[in-house]
Amino acid sequence: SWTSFLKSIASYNGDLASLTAPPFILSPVSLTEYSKFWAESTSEFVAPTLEQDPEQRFLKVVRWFIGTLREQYCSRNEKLGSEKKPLNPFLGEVFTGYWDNAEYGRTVLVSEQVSHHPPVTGYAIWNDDNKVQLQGYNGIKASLSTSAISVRQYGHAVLTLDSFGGEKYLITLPALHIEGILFGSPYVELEGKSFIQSTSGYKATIEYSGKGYFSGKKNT
Ligand code: HC3
Repeated sequence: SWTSFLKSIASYNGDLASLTAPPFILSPVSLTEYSKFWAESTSEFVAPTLEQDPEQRFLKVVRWFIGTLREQYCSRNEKLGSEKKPLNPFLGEVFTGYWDNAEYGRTVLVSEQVSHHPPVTGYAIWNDDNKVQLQGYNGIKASLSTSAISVRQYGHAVLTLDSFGGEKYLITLPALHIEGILFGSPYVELEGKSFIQSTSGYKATIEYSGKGYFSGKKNT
C-alpha cells in the first residue's frame, strides 16, 4: 500500500490534507492538538515574565521557543517510530485544555480550525497569574521533490507580556521537509531560518540545519 501511496503522490494537488495515506502512517491526533506544544513546559512559558532586564527577558523567550521545537517536530518520530499524518480537523473544530502548576498557576489553551482546505489552525494560550499570552495561527504550503516533501509554514505567533507594558514578541515559523518517504518511515527536519522580533528592540535569528547527503546530523 505504500507503493500505491507513492504513486498517488504523482497526482498531488498542493494540499497535503487531501493525500490519502495508508493506515499505518495515519495518526488519530487532530492538527488542532498540535498547538499544545507551545506550552508543554509551564516554567519555560512563564519564565520571561519573571525577568526585569529586557535583554535577559528576550533570552528567556528565545530559550522557551527553542525548547518547544522538539515536541513540535520530533516527538512523533521518537514516540511512534515515524512521523504520522495528522487528522485534518473540520472547520470550527476546537481543542481546549489547561495545565495546572503549583508554582505558576493555570495555563489555558484554546485551539480552533479556522480553515479546512487548506488546513489552518488558530490558537490562544494564556496564563493570567503571570500575565503572559500567546496568540497565533498556522497553515502549510507543500511541494514535492523526488524523495522529500517540502513544507513552508505561513502564519506567526505573538507572545505578549502584560507586566511589561504589553511587550510583544513576533515569532515566525520554520520551513520543514519530510524525509524518509521512499522507505515508509517519514520524519521531519527543519530548514532555513526563523525570527523573533521584540518591541523591546531585540531580534533573534534561529538557523536550522539537518542531515545532508554526506554529513550533518538530524535536526541540529
Ligand atoms: C506537515 C505535517 C502537518 C503540519 C505539522 C505542523 C506544521 C502543524 C503545526 C505545528 O505547530 C507544527 C507542525 C509539525 C509537524 C507538521 C506535520 C509533519 C507531517 C505532516 C504532513 C501533513 C504529513 C504527511 C505525511 C505523509 C507524507 C505520509 O502523507
